Amino acid sequence: MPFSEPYPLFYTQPGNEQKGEALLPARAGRIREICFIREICDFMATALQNLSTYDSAGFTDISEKRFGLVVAEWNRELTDTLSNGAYETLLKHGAKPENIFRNTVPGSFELTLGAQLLAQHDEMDAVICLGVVIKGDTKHDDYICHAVAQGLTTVGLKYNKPVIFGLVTTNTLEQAWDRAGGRHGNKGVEAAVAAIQMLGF
Ligand code: DLZ
Repeated sequence: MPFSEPYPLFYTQPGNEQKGEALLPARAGRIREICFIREICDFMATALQNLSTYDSAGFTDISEKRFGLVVAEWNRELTDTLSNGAYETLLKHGAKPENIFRNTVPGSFELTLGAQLLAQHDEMDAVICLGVVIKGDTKHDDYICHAVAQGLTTVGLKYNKPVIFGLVTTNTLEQAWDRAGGRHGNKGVEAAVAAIQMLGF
């Protein structure tokens, strides 16, 4: 039930609709309270769950760390925003510009190979992969997202270093912008934060 609509004062017991049996007002009030709490929890789980607001108090020193950014060119305007968010976040927390290596790949599917080509270098400390996959008429998004999730996990485990999954996967373009500097933060910032946190693990 939408948040703005008032809940009915009386609820009929399931199965007793024909008898017209209504719950006592006190019970209806309690149910309304529970529904309200659920609405709040749902809202918090979606709208407020992002790392774009984070506590950097315990961050490890990254002034000598080297970061690889792998950025998909598909949905370029969006991925540029993610990339800038990640880059600025790394600088903000002490990384040197000359230690951040930005590379592009054609689409998100290629993030895995791009990550591997960077991660294989001993001097690379963490790799941050950024892409945007928007659902279309076919199941391409499923295939890409699963392949990337699996691929990046494998690369991280193979080279024993953080390989960050900064893939925005949405149903619509609007939802993607919400996560690329919009009301749900910037997932590029969050990806950089995740890399820093893992370097301090
Ligand atoms: C082909 C394709 C499609 C349909 N959609 C996206 C997308 O939403 N986001 C993205 O990053 N890449 C997409 N691609 C391109 C694939 O990731 C890949 O580059 C091509 O299939 C070539 O391997």
